[in-house]
Amino acid sequence: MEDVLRQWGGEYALTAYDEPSGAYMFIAVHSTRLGPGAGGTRMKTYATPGDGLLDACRLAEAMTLKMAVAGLPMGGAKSVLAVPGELDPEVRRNLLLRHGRNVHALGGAYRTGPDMNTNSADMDTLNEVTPYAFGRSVANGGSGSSAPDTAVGVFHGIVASVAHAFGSADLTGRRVLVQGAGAVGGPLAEMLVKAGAHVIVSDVSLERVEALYDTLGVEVVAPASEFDTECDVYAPCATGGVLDATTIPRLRCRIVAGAANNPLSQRSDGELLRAAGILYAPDFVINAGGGIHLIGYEALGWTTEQVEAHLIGIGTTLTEIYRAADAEGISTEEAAERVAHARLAVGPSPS
Ligand code: PPY
Repeated sequence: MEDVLRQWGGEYALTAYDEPSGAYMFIAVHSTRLGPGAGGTRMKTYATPGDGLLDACRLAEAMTLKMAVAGLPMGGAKSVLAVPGELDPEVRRNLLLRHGRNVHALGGAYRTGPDMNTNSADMDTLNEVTPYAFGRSVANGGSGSSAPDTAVGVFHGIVASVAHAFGSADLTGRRVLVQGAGAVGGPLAEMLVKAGAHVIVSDVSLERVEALYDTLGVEVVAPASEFDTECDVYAPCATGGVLDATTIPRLRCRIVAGAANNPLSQRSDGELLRAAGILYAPDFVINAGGGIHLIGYEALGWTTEQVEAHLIGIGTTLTEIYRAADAEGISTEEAAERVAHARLAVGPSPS
């Protein structure tokens, strides 16, 4: 944990241990330069508590870049509740309430929302003890799940990536492998099928792929062969860290563009993708749709039209980043980070 904090460069991390659940609790606030730190609450089991802290810190840093590139008036943060396994509902609820009180203690410097294994009902629970939770249920005055709009943003990003790589935005017959058929991967697969793409799905859960096979008629591949499957677009939509020096040489795609946070094991993997001739849509650009939904509706009072315009803007931003990367001979990851750092250098906009 010392190493994680020393190498991180974020503002602070709140840490706690919850005796009844056995969970380690982390709130990593990476940057409040552009506004309050924003980022979801992830509930997951890790090999060690240090791995949970590392995930929180890295995800918080990605949120800083995400908010900056999307032009949202927020900083970057993330919470991790590192649970030992499946929790009894009452124990889980009490863990969330304790987390909510910790969020509240930060006085609005951190705003949370749903993330992996947390949902709108969980945000309603947090809201019992703090107003600083985005993504509450619609019945409770929130904007509901942000996952469908995350998928819409990724869809626009895939279209822009296909247009850049192949010279045409038409998805008809394009082979797109959606890795992870969850709350984002599912609706994304549906949009791609509707646009005429040949969709291939893989997931560790047989139940989830079967549902998509039955409703959409997608092709299914085993998780073990997802890297070796020939496709135009590989769309990682589950956990991070899937792309590294071992898996990148196996890829048989032209584009990597998906919803997962931190799909690269390390930043230099962006360079490996570039060297392999693969166009990479940086995660913190293409997966900003959830943040656009939550912050747009709940903090900025946007209409549906305004949210949709910003989701379309993800495609426009990616096209600009691809052109800058080509012009300067750098990776798309590097080009996107430059956009973020330029915004961070300027600071918050006056409005
Ligand atoms: C993400 O995009 O990974 C998020 O965590 C979404 C989010 C954005 C703003 C507040 C809470 C969650």
